Amino acid sequence: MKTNSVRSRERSNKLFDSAKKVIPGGVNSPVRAFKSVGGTPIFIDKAKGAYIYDADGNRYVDYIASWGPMIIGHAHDAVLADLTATAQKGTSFGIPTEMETKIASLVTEMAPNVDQIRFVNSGTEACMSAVRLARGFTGREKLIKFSGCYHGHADPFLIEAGSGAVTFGTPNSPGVTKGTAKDTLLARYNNLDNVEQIFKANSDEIAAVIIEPVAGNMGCIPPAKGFLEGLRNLCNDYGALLIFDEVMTGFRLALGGAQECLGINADIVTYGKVIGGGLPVGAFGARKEIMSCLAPEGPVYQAGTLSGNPLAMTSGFSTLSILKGDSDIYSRLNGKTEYLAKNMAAELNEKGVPYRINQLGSMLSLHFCDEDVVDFETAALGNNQLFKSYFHFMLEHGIYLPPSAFESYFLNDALSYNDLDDTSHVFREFLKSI
Ligand code: KE4
Repeated sequence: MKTNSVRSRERSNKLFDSAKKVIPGGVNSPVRAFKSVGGTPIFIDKAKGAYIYDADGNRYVDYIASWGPMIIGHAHDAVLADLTATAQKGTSFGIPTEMETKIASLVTEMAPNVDQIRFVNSGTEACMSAVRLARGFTGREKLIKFSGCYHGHADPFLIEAGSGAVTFGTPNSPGVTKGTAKDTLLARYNNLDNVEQIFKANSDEIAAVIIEPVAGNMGCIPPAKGFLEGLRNLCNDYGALLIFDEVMTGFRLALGGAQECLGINADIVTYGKVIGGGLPVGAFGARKEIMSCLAPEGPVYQAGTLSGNPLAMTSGFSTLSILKGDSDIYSRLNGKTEYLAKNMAAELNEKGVPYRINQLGSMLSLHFCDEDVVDFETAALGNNQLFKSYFHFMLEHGIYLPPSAFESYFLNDALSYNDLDDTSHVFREFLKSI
C-alpha cells in the first residue's frame, strides 16, 4: 500500500492564521473551517484528476470534489482548454451570449420535465428563486422543507437546516426573522404521514414542498420506498408545487439527475455544483407554464449581474458535454462507489464496529451508529467523537473526506481502483488504531 502519510502542514497553518485576520473564521464557507471535526483546515495549492495538493505539497485522494462539482476530476484538460479560449474573448459582458442558449438547450434536453431554465450564481440563489417563483405562480405563501435538508443560506431555509448550520448546532440562524420563519413548515424526511398532517393543517396555504430527493446534507440519505411518490401525490392533491433541490444530485446520479434515476417528476428543479463544472453556477427550471411567470416575461422578479457569465457557462457546458458523451461514466462512478462501500463495510464487520453506510450512485456516507440512518434525527445519533478520529486519521494518511458527519462523499471519475484500495487500506489501519 502506498501510504501518503502527510508530512508537515506548517504552511497551511500559517495561511489559516493570516486568513483569520481578514476573513471571518478564515474561510468563505463555514464547513471548511473544520469546526465539527476540530483541528486546522488545510489550504489547497492545486488539484489534478482525483488528487488535491495542499500548500505544503502533501497529496490527498479527494472525496469531496469541491462538494460535488468536480465529478469528472479536477483540472480536466478539455474543460481548461475551453475556459482558456473563452477567457481570451473577455470574461463578462452583462449582455446575452450564445453560450447561455447552448447550455440552456443542453440542460433542457438532459433534464426531464424542464422546458426552460434560468441561470444564477449559486445553489442558494437557485433555491431561493425557485421558492419565490412557486409562491408567485400559486399565489400562496407557505413552504414545507425537511429537517436536515439544506437548500443554501437564504432566510426561508435556515430553519433547522442541514449541512453547516446543523454542524454548528445552531439550527435557527440569528438574523432570520420570525416573519420569515412562520412561513416555513418543518417536516421529517421519509415520513409521509408527517407531511400529510402539515398539509391538512395548512391546506390551501402551501405554495411548495422543497426537498433534496436524495438527501446529502445529513450524510447521504436515499428516499424511502414510496416517499417521493407520496409527496408527488400530496402536492397534486393540495395544489402545491414540488421542488426538487438537485444541487447535489443533478447530473450526478444520472444525466437527468434524481428525476431520471428515481422516476419522479418535480414541478421545479434546482441545480448547482456539476452544472458549473467548478465555476459559480446555479440554475432552476420547470415547464414553460411556470417559467413564463419570471421577469421579464412575467411578474416574478429575479436577476443577477453575473448570471450566465461566459466563463461559468463554458465550464458547465464543457463538463455536461463530457458527461453526455460518455455513456459509461455513471456505471463507472456507481461501480467505484459500491466497491468502496463494500470494502469499508468488510473492514467494519471484521472489527465489529456499529455502523451504517448509506450509498446511492456516487454519493456515500458512513455513520458510526447501530440504527438505520433515514432522517435528521437518526443521522444525529452517530458517534461524532469516533467520526473526528476517523476524519483526522484519514487526513493524516492522505485521504480527504468531508469534515463533517453531516455531509456526503462525492466520488469523481478520475479515482482509480488503486486509490479506492489505498483508501480501504488506510481505513483498516484506522480501525486497528481504535
Ligand atoms: P450553494 O449556495 O452553496 O452553491 O448551494 C447551496 C446548496 C443547495 N442545495 C443543496 C442540496 C446543497 O447541498 C447546497 C450546498 N451544499 C453544501 C455542501 N453540503 C456546500 C458546501 C458549503 O456550504 O461550503
